[in-house]
Amino acid sequence: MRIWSAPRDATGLRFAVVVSRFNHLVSASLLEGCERELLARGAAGDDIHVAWVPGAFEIPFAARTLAASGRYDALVALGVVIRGETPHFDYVCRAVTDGVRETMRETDVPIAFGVLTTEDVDQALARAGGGAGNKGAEAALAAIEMARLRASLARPPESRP
Ligand code: INI
Repeated sequence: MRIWSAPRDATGLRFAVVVSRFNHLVSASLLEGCERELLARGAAGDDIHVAWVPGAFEIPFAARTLAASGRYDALVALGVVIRGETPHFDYVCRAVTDGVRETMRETDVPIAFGVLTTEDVDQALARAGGGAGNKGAEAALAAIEMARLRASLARPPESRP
């Protein structure tokens, strides 16, 4: 058996992060966790480009433009949708998840999904650096791994377990 390698090393990789401003306190914490993880794994600050958008609904549009530019090894989508604050929670969640998935399919650029969908603001804060970790940092790790895997899948696997 051979396994494609996908080390969690961000050295030399270029990332675009699309982050929504709605529930800004939470999304800023997600962005902080994401940036910290990318830098800790070796990414250069100049290779992390951030696009703010008004809400999660707008994430797929910006992600599509950035992914299609060919400049990035991976993208990270960050945002917060809270059920308690909107009757159209399900529509916004569906739009952002479908849109990000479609963008990956159309562009072949991996996009890590760090958009929180929670019942209330406390659940969101817990997942943005509170008791339940930081989903921005987790998304950064997923982006690194998928960028490495994408490059590695171009050749037959080399490493053995
Ligand atoms: N956008 C979010 O990112 N999170 C939300 O919780 C939210 N709520 O509650 O409505 C939200 N709505 C805005 C939406 O994403 C668009 O920005 C808006 O409809 C303009 O297109």
